[in-house]
Amino acid sequence: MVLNPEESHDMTTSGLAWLASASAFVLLSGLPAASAADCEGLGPRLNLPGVHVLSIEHQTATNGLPGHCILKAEANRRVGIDGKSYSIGFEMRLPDDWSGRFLLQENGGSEGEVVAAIGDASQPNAYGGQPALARGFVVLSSNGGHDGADPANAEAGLVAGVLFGLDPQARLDYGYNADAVLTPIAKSIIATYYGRKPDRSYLAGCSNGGRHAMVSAVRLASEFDGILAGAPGFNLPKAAIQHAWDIQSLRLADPDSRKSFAPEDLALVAGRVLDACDGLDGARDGMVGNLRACQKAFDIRELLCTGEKTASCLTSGQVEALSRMFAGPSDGSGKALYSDWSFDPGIAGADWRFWKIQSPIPPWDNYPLIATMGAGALSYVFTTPPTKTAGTPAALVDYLVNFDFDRDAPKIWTEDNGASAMSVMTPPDAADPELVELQAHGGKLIVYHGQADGVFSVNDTIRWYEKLAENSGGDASAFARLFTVPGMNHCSSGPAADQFDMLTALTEWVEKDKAPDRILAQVKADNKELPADWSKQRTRLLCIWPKIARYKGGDLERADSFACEAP
Ligand SMILES: [Ca+2]
Repeated sequence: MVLNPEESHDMTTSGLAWLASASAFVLLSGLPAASAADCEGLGPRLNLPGVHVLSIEHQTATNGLPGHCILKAEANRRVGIDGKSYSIGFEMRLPDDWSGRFLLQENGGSEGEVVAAIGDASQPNAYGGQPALARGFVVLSSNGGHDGADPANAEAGLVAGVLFGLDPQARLDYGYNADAVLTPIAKSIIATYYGRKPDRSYLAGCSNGGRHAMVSAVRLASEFDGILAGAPGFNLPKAAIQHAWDIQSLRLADPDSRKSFAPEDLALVAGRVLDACDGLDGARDGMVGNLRACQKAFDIRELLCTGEKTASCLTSGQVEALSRMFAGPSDGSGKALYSDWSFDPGIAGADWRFWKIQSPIPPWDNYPLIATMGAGALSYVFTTPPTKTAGTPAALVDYLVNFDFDRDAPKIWTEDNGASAMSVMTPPDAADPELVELQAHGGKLIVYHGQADGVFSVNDTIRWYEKLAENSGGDASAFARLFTVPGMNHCSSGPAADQFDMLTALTEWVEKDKAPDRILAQVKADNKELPADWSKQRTRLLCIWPKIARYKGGDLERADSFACEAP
């Protein structure tokens, strides 16, 4: 059943609102506290079939984190079809003073290691400086079902972290099954430790973690009350096809894609985007609030050199490269394989360059991260059958350069025993979302995405949200809200107000029925990419798509000089 917006609004503001606030009051108070002795005595009390506990130890309060119990364990130990040992490794951190909340922390990239369960792993900018553990959440973090740092794989070089793609169960675990296995285990451990199950359960992550959030909003909707999806790679295999498309496009500008654009060339593009678009939101402040209008106002072809290449124009190869990249990949018949992209001044951000063109950080050896990390995942994890590639940067670039969009791209849809990378890695209804179970459960979903994300297209997320709204009687904001972040690159950084407290916004929505109409964002004072004429304390409003932050007059550096309005 899909609620129409009128009904859901009424339910939200009357019956459900009362229920939510009443139950929040009753359940989130009078919580049991735990001690170091409770922690050390936990092991014998646990009864978890299929789970091997590795260690349980108490950590006293330190570094802004409260005293807590750390449990490390593995679930589903097994041997894969590749002969390697696998398990869903995880750690849980259980604070002495518990708030009654549980957070499943979703991690980034290809996973493969148990990142500390602090509660801000892939999105520290989205927690207002206070990670979930410091707020009294129990937090769980996992390796996604495989170990990416297997020393036996050292000869594989840059593909060591994606060799798990050779094992179908490991793909499934990474896709969604590790979350499905661990969620009831976590709730059971919480019940044993504190004497009751969590009152509210949350799930949050950015990038691949945002993908997990979007997948879980469908597959595990009844397990979670609030879900936070940052820069969601919810069409991850499709987005990896973009990597091949980008490399091949950049080679139109220079046969060595790393030399396709100098930083100054991308700054030139950013400057022209600002010339065309900055004022469309009422403020010439170096930020493009009206993203959609901007795509009509800006034309990359206007930067084409009429003669020799100079600092104020682009070569025809550069113009063609960017035009092609921003149109997104397509096959020989013209069918779109992923998404188009939006121009935003954040294209000059170091993170955009890092992913698309050139990474200065070893072991990526000056190749773009998409060519090394992305190509490995595309070949081993997203194509069926897996495509074996050598683990050197040059071999991975070759794989992308020779990627055939008619022959190779369909392999993300190829099934093996009924499962394809797309069916395993993406939400089952990604192209036509309804979030029926999430709504029925009363769950809330907050999605945010940088307008200048170079890894996942903000347009893809906007298209998803608009389809969700269409399927929800024209407005999905009763249960799902999308906030785009001007200038922000992948998850954070760029010339942007990229610091915000999404976790508070989510808990207030879930527990107090205070739906976030706007979210306050602030620049990071030590962000070296901030233009010199911006205040280091600049604040901005993030608005629910499709609203934009429009300047109403007053101090240009302050959020309260803006209001969220229709574009
Ligand atoms: Ca502006």
